[in-house]
Amino acid sequence: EGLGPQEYTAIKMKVLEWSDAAKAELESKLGGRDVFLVAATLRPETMYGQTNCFVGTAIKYGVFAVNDKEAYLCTYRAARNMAFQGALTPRGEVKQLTEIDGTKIVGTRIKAPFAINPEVYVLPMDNVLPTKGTGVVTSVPSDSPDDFQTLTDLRKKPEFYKIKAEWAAIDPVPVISTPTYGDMTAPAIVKQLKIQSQKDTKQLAEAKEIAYKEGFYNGTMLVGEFKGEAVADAKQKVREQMIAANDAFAYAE
Ligand code: A2H
Repeated sequence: EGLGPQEYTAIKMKVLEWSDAAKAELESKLGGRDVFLVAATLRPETMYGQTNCFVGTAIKYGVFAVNDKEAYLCTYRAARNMAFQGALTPRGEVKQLTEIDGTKIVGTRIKAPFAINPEVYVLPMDNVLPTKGTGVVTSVPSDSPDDFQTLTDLRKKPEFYKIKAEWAAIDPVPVISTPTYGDMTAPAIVKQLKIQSQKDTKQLAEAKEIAYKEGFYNGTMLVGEFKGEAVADAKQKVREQMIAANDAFAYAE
C-alpha cells in the first residue's frame, strides 16, 4: 500500500430484487428508498465485464440514508468516510436505517451499471476485508484473478457455498486485451500460476499484481465508447462518464 490516500471509484449497484432473507428483514426499514450496494474499485474501465458482485459472509453491513430517496449498503466504516466526503446528506452525518449480515444479502439481484450483462447477483467471497473500501466488491472475472477464482470455486460447489447455480451462471466477458495474456487476462494468469482455490491467497496476490500492471500499461479496450484506446487513457474517461451518469462517485480512504 502506498502512503497517500487510495482513490477509488464507488459503483452504485441498484437493488432490483432482494434475496428472501434480506426482503423479510429489510423492506419495512427503508422508508421507501431505493437501495444501492456500493462497490469500491480501482479499475472503473473494467465495469463492462461485471458478472456478479461479492460480499463477505462474516461482515455486517449497514444501510445508510443518502437522502429521502436513496440509501447505500456498505460497511459502517465506509459510510462514515462517505459522510465526511459529502456523499451523504447532510455532510458529516451518518443516518443508519438498519443492519444485515452479508450471508443474507447473497442471492439479491442488482443492476450492474455500464455492464454488458446489466443484471447480476450477489455472491459470497471468503477474502473480502471489512477494513478496505466498502466491503462490497464488484466482480470482473476477466481481469481480476480473485474474482475469477472465487467465481470458479462457487460454480464447482454451489451447494457447499449455499448458492443457486443460476446466480453464478454469467461467464467472464472479454473487455480488455493484453499482448501477453489475450482477452482473458485473469483466467490466463490463474492458470499459469496453477491457482486452485480462493484459499491460495499468496499466489492470488502475485496474480493480482501481474494482472494489474499488464492491464494498466499494456491493455487495450475491447468494448465500450473507448474501444481501441489504451487502458491508461480510457480509465479516467470511463470513470468520469460513470460519475456524470450518477452511476458512481469518488471515494477515498
Ligand atoms: B478491484 P487495493 Cl477487474 N476486500 O475492482 C477485498 N478486495 C477488495 C475490497 C475488500 N474490502 N474492496 C475492494 N476490493 C478489490 C475490479 C478489479 C479490481 C479488477 C482487477 C483488479 C482489482 C473488480 N473487482 O483490484 O488493496 C477491488 O477489486 C486489484 C488492485 O485497495 C478493488 O479494485 O489495492 C481492489 O480490490 C482494491 O484493492
